[in-house]
Amino acid sequence: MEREAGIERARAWISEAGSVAVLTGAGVSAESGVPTFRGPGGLWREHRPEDLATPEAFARDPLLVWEWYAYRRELIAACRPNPAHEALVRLEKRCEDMSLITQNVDGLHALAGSRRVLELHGNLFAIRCCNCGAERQQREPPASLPPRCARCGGLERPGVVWFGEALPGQALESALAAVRRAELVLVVGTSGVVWPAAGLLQAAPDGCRSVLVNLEPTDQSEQVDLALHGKAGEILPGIVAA
Ligand code: BJW
Ligand code: ZN
Repeated sequence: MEREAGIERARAWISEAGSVAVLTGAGVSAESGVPTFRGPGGLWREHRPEDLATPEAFARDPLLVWEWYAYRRELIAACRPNPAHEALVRLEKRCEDMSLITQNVDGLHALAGSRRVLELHGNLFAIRCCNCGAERQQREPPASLPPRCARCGGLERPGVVWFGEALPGQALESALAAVRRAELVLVVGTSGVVWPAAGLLQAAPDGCRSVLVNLEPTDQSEQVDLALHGKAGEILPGIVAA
């Protein structure tokens, strides 16, 4: 289908749906200058995830892991929401029941003005004590690396979800419930390879329509009713237009 016709169809489906679940990944923030993980220029092209984004890596070398996160925190703190994030803010205002489920840790959905965001992989600006569990939000760089807990002196870690770790239970449950009651699921800018987020699409009920927006086809392109290929910042404003 021609892109304009696809956008038109997705727009009609969205306006007919009472309940919409949106699943986003790194591609939604790419046009804000946030590097994606996989694909050209992706973070994993230069770093092996098992070296940096696992509890084992952190136990082995907390300073190395923190240096990588400090670099990304600084880069992302300077990034601003783009038209894709803004379109999803408009959709939330208009839609009776919309859930925004994100794998992103950059906080750009909230910065754009989305009110209810389910962050499945945590947040880059959260810092949590490995010893007492105290968590704080801090956008400024830590005074020294690795940072230490003001309460108990324990080693602190980035408040994100690493490979092999459980996702925040409440966010995952709410995400699953949102997809199960959705009349339309919109999947934007994710390679769809990381579980359990990748499995959420399969929880959509019979009769639920599904639309995928991505620069290129992914494994999930086969699972949806309509796949739109192009930049999220160009396509989303079109499909949520009134
Ligand atoms: C555009 C665009 C534009 C570009 N417009 N599009 C084998 C099978 C199944 C599962 C497993 C398995 N082996 C291991 C697992 C489990 C593992 C997993 O899924 N591994 C697979 C990779 C194989 N999962 C886990 O470990 C999860 N936990 C878990 O399973 O726990 C079990 C458990 C239960 C109970 C107790 C204990 C344990 C945790 C996963 C955590 C993922 N964490 C990361 C890092 C977060 C912190 C950080 O940022 O450093 O999350 S990994 C990374 O990938 C990050 C992302 O959120 C996640 C997903 O990536 P995403 O968003 O899809 O980005 P990309 O780069 O992959 O794709 C971008 C897409 O955008 C591309 O398609 C582009 O084309 C597109 N794009 N520009 C539109 N302008
Ligand atoms: Zn502590």
